[in-house]
Amino acid sequence: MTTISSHIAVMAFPFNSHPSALLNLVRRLAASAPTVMFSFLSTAKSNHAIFSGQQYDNIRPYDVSDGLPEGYAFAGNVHEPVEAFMKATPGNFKAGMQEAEAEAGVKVGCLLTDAFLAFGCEMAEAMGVPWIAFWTSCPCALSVHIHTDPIRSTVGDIDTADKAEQTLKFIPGMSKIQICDLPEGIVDHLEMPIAHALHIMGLKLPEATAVVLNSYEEIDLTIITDLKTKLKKVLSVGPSALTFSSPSKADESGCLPWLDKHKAASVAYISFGTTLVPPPSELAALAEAIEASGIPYLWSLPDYSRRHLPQGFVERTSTRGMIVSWAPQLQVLAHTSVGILITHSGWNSILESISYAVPMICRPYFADNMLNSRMVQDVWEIGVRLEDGILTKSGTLKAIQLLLSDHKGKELRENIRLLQASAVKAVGSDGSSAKNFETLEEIIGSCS
Ligand code: U2F
Repeated sequence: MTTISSHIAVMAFPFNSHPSALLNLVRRLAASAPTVMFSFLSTAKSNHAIFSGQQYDNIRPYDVSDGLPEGYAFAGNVHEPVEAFMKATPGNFKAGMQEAEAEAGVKVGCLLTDAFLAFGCEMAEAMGVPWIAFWTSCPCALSVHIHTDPIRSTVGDIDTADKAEQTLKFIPGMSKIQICDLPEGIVDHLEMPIAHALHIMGLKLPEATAVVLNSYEEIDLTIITDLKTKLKKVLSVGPSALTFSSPSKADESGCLPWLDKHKAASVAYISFGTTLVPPPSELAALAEAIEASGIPYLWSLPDYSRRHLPQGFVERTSTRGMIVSWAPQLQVLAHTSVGILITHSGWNSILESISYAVPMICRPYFADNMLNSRMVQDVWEIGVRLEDGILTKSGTLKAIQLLLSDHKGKELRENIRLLQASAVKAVGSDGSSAKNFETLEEIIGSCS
């Protein structure tokens, strides 16, 4: 890169799929704006994982402190690293930004942060530059955070035995969402460290120059229309799976040739995202259901969890099953053999499944998972939640049979094909996502 026309500081929330989703957006922007330098600030661990040897002319990774004490050993408390990291902000990012400015020789003219990093608002204001926030989850989860205060006061006033099943009908587009679907930290678990940060985020996002989403408008028109009245600019620019090919890790385990051997839409692909592993009893129940169903399966499961599978399961199903520690998920879902996704309902997985028209069985665990799976089952009708709420042998078997069935299964498959078609249209020329991306390019282009 010869001349740098402007310099954008990108700040990642270094957990789960957040940094890779942000890097996907930045790669797309960097390709369309070759003279703009993007300094990508995240922790060393996260940068190592997502850049993994990839080099870009105008994206430079910078490591910032994770806030953990020297020699810290993870002992199972997932909140600890998040809390330590949040405490280290914004100082760690300020230091990283100074380093990036010194190296580029150009001052930062815009902040592009994960929306979770709401300090971006004040930081950008102090620097006199725009703040662009990237929301990695679905529009309905964004809506919940924007409406946290009205939700808290309305829900606080409800005094009935069936409170958990009451819906959020007082928020546009959310009439099917129940109180029990809300992420922790909205009306309960307020003590969680991230709860306070997300409340602040909901209050700060209206000040952002733009809020960018990996979604597309037509999937949630009412919610997006409402968000547009509360935020300065809402730019849905996805689904990323259809807009820009990400450098997927190689198919080291041979998932794709294995899928080639199976009939169309016959395989269940099982994945619970980047960090979550279901409890041992649920892993065992899921394996039992898969075995009883007779369905071919491809399972992305960390090595250390395999000991929880029932004895002999792997051997008994070896002719129709494959277990890998990581699958090239985009290519897997795009493969014609895959007919079902069994998921924790992380937003990226859901949107990828929509992008390739694979109906879902949802076992939500935490955060936005319950909201996402409610949308899948009751709004878009492109999958089901497990009837027992958790993975049991009978409930999972029933869900698999339903998805494969000629009646309900066919209906779900038809619905998801329609959604897929609207997603393809959104990213096509003149589509809503394509136009929103152009607006984002203009904002980026005007930063100097
Ligand atoms: C958090 O979700 P996760 O990162 O755990 O899960 P997803 O949003 O579904 O994203 C998983 C990504 O990892 C990829 C897959 C998705 O892009 O294609 N992947 C893969 O390539 N191979 C594998 O074997 C397994 C996964 C959080 F937990 C959720 O609640 C949020 O909705 C989400 C987004 O904010 O982040």
